[in-house]
Amino acid sequence: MCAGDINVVIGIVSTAAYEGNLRLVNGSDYTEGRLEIFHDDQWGSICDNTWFGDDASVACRQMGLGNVKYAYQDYGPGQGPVHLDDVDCRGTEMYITTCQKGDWGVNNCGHDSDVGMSCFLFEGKSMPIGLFLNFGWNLKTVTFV
Ligand SMILES: [Ca+2]
Ligand SMILES: [Ca+2]
Repeated sequence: MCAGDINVVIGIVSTAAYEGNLRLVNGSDYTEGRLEIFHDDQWGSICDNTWFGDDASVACRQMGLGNVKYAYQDYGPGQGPVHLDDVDCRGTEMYITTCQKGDWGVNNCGHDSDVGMSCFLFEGKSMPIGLFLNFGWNLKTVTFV
């Protein structure tokens, strides 16, 4: 690398299948869609009972995205299990699974109540930006507005 080169490292949105991970499906890209969570080796949906902006903001944060764009949108019914219901986040949690919620699989919902939502890609997002300058990596956390 030549002196003066600048590399910017940005976050990566992962939709990999591991316990508790989230993804948005059936939208035009990964910032919008029906919200699904991976649990017990399968993707499932989340019921929209008590689903409000605070809950959606935790979902956006966990997925590495920016602020909530719309907490309620319809991206069609899921087909797997309804994994969660009655999610109640304070809004500061890093993961949906640390919010108050019903037990896994316990719900009184059909797939017509599946959560659909969207997040901004960068607005409100905080993340480390690495600048490789002459003397090595210099990490700063920046927040997009
Ligand atoms: Ca809630
Ligand atoms: Ca319910």
